[in-house]
Amino acid sequence: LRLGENRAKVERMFGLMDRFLKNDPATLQNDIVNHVEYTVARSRFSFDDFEAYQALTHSVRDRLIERWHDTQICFRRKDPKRLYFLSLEYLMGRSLSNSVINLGIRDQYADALSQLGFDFEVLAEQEGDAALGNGGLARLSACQMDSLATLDYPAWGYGLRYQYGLFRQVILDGYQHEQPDYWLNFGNPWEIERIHVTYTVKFYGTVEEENFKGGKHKVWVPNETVEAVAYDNLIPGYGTRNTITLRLWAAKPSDQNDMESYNTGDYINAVVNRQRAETISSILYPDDRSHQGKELRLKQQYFFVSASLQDIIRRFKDTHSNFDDFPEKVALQLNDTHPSLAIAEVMRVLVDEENLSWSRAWDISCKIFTFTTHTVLPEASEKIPVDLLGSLLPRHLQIIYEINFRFLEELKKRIGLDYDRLSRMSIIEEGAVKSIRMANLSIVCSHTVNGVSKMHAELLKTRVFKDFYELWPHKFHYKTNGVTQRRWVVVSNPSLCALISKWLGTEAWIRDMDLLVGLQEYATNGDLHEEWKMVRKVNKMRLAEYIEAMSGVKVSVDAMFDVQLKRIHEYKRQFLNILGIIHRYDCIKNMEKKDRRNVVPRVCIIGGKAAPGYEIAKKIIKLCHAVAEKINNDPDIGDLLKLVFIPDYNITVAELVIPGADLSQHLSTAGHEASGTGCMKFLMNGCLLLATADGSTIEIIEEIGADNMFLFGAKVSEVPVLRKKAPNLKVPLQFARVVRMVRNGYFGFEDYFESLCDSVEVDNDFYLLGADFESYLEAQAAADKAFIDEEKWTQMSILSTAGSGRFSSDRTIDDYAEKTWGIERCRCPA
Ligand code: B1H
Repeated sequence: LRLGENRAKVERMFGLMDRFLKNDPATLQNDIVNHVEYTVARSRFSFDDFEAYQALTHSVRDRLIERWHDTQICFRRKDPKRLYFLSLEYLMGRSLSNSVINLGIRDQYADALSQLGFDFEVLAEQEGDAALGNGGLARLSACQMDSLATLDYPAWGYGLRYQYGLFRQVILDGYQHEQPDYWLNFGNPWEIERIHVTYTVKFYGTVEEENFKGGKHKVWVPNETVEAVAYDNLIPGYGTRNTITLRLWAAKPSDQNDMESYNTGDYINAVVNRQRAETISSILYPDDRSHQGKELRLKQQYFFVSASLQDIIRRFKDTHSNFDDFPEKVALQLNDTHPSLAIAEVMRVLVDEENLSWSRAWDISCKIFTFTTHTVLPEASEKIPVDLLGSLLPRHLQIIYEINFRFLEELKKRIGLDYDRLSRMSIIEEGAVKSIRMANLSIVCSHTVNGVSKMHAELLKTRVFKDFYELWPHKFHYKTNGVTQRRWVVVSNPSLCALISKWLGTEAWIRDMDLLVGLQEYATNGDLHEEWKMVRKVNKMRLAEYIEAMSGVKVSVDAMFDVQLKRIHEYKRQFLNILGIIHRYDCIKNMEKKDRRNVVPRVCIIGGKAAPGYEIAKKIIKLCHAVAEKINNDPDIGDLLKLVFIPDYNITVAELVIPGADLSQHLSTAGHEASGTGCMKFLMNGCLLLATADGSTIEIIEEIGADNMFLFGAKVSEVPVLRKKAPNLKVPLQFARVVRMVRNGYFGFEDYFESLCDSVEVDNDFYLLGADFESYLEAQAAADKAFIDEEKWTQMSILSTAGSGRFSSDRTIDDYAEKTWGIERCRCPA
């Protein structure tokens, strides 16, 4: 009888397993329609594209959840060392296409939908961007999550669930205006709210001493608490069942506050105060690379760090009781200094709450933290005023002082009483505003400090962190950034993807980008050339339609599409690009009619956001519009030159523009772009680069050769020399002329552009636009020349894609896993 009972159980189990979601068109249709009816709550006989999109998303989400459960079970069973990636920013963009492609069921969905009378692509257009980050650093986190999942690493991402993502850029009369990005307006079907995963985060208050085991023990008595609620976003790997978690925290009011106010009868104000807690996770700071020492920002940082660490420690304690095992199970990656309060928090938890001795706690901390810096300029690094930290997190300030005291004592033993050096290396900066140097704190506690390109690492060793490098050379490394080919080729450029797979005879490059070198063999193959050109042309047509829709400007697809897309910043030198365009315009105007036939037609495309308080950057945007207005309406010019500004640049816009670009510009003054990742996306898509030898482009040169790109400008080592010579530098006449045109009002608004023009005057030209101008024009002329020779151009384009293998984030992540984090793959069985 018992045997029979078991048999029934086993049968039922198998029956249940059989419930796993199928991916045939009939099942998919059934699922979608069910979600229309029961999740979206619309009649299955009448629903619009947005409702169909919602239902579709829920059906995809179900499939993600299945895999995610299996992955978590697998991780729990094998209990490998886990990586926790702490980042305040993630630029995920859209999720639908990426998810179904990584799940391997895009075509099945497309079929199922078409039988229901819907077009997958049309529904995919319904999705907004998740823009919880500013630029390169944030998109890098997103690319790295994709690689971590694809390569089966047991990893968790942690971040903040901002209610307002990066502002939307609206252009009115050529000026940037910022509008709030309330991205959760229509719900976010991708996230899973975990109301039971909440932690209390403490703020303010005092530190008291208690007697403990014959000694003194510090106790932090906070006077404000906020609840952190987890929202899980599932990240599917490609070609694997593994699906990992990006856990974002939202702030909710805590019941522990305000009892006083309730008791005193101030009910309304008590409720209003409660609500204020939510502001902690309400908005993303839109300043790329500038730190203002604002209390709310510090609150965000600690809120996110505290909740993440409580979660991580809880998971550890589920299966372990001795903190000495912590470093064998946990790697904590600090994505820049933004999460580096985690160091003080781990010390506080271990010492104050887990009662470990300081030295044991410090020993553990130094084994778990790894730090990646993304900055080149020491001025840009993060500093927190001591007063601010002391009031918000009094115990953490004490801990940081203690870390610093012990560090400086050690340092004195090593280097003696070199007070200059001691004060440079101190975690505390004395000065008008006494502050904490978050980079120093991160370096002192991390066992590995990574730069984001070879050049960046050199600068870290010789300039930015020279003192630390001399002290601890073994800590300093670099992992050149990469981007995920799943998002940046497979999702965004399906026809190029198919073409590559056809010529390589395999899709394996989607998980192993090095295979792209196989294309080199066909770089001069006429058949490939024809197909390559066709794919590129169709992408350009799609882009031309978008340009016309956005700006009303009709552009010819026979022209060279020349693109610069990135945050607007003086060091990225969009102004140089515009001055070059003015020069081109001026040349055409001054040409005899018959010579105009030799001009290579160009469509110049610029896109990017300026930080709201960054005046000069905003003037660059206005100048772009003013110049465009003049050029695009000049009947003399016609199709020879067009200039368009693409508004509201974001991930989705990038996915559309990059595949349609012939030439892309990366103009940063050498030594200023720590890495740069946009260039890698263009490269993969067969777009040629016009660039300075800066950041990761130096390594792109190594991969594809200088002949296959257009390089210009001062080298990293020349920049400081030029700056010294600056007031006596000879500026080319053409440069003076184009700046004068702007200054004298040729494009109008001369008063408004005055300070912009001042910023490139000889004795003021910090980013060396004048010094690099001639070389820039030469590179532009070389690009024109190459473009006329279609064969040559196509060959260079194929070789660009073929040489892009190294710039996959898969390579970066494998390198981090092995050399920095010490984690191993943990693959969930199929
Ligand atoms: C990069 C930032 C950054 N470097 C502060 N630093 C921020 C700093 O909100 N903040 O406070 C936000 C972002 N971002 C970029 O990182 C570098 O400029 C790029 O060169 C690099 O490619 C990218 C990824 O490593």
